[in-house]
Amino acid sequence: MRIKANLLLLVALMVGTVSVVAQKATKQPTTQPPTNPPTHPPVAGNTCQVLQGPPGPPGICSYTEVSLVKGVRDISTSIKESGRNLTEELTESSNDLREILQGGLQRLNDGLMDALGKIQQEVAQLKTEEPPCPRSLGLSSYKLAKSCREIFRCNPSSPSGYYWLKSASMECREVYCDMDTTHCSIRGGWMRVAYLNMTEPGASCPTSLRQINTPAKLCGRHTAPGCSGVTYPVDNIRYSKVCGQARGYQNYTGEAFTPSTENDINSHYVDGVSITYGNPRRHIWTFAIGLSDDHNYANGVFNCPCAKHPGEAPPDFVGLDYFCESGMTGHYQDNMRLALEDPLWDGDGCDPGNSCCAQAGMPWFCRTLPQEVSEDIEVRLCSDQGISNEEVYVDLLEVYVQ
Ligand SMILES: [Ca+2]
Ligand SMILES: [Ca+2]
Ligand SMILES: [Ca+2]
Repeated sequence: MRIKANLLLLVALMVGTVSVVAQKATKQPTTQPPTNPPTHPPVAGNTCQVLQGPPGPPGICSYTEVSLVKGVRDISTSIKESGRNLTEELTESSNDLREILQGGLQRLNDGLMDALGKIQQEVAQLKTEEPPCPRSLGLSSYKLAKSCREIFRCNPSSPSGYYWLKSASMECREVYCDMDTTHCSIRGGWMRVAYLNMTEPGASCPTSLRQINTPAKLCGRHTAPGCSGVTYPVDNIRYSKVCGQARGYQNYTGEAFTPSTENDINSHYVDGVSITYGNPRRHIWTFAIGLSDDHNYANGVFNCPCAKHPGEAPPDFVGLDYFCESGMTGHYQDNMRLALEDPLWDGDGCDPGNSCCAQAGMPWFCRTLPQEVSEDIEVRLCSDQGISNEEVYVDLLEVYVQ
């Protein structure tokens, strides 16, 4: 208020100055009577007279001029004083003003940040909110779901079984959803992509694999050396997690990742099972068959990397995403047979001197892919030698995605 008062004073002084200057600039000598402005417009034909004052002595300022200079000086001094006072008061007030300003800005900033946080929360909530889902979702081809996961999210009490999904191609597809078991620490919502269990009555191998019925019903390769496999359609249903298991049997001399002259995912880089997705193939999981649990033939180079005498490491594209086990102990020459007594990759039956049965999650593997995909999954049985030397047999295979 003091500042405003001073500003008003300053403005008043300035106005006063102009007024005084104007008055003094036109002020007539005191000897002249005051001249009032005409109150009526001049009558036509008349002219207004301009009254002249008497001239002062030559070389001397007239009284009017001295007064004007003094007045201007006085006004100037007043302005300076008022300005100085105002400046002082502004300076005195500047701290208060700064505090008020800073406080206001801080409150404004706090308010903005608060509003921004609420907006972010609402956006995040909108992102996580799923569309409403009917109880009948996935139960018929008229109520197609996007995934087993969506059905489970909508109706967590849904039992495992067959449900209808909508594929990206807009065609409906009936799939098996695993709803009441936990894989990879995630319960329910798993879509079964591959399933083979040769111990079930009537089960048979896919035609792209070779089936034997004695001494057990098992699936092996048609192509040897090399790979025989099955492509399991996903039909463009999106997934980012893959889990599953395989149960294999060693026949004669599997050599895990050695000799891995074929560090090529498209070739027989392993004596075992390769699970990939997409075209070109990308790796999901590998199951390898080592030569022996405990023997150090050729310094163990043909054994699993996890064996007592470790064998060659897997190719880089496999990384740590593999299980490896041997169904044999001792020298390979004493094991020219099919080892049904020790199923592979089940987390059981390994020699105490190795860690091949101690891999996390066994017999289930879990993968989280680098990104969500919708490509088909391929399971191949591979080895680099003929069936008379080695074979990869399986009787159980399961792959799930979500
Ligand atoms: Ca071999
Ligand atoms: Ca081999
Ligand atoms: Ca085993």
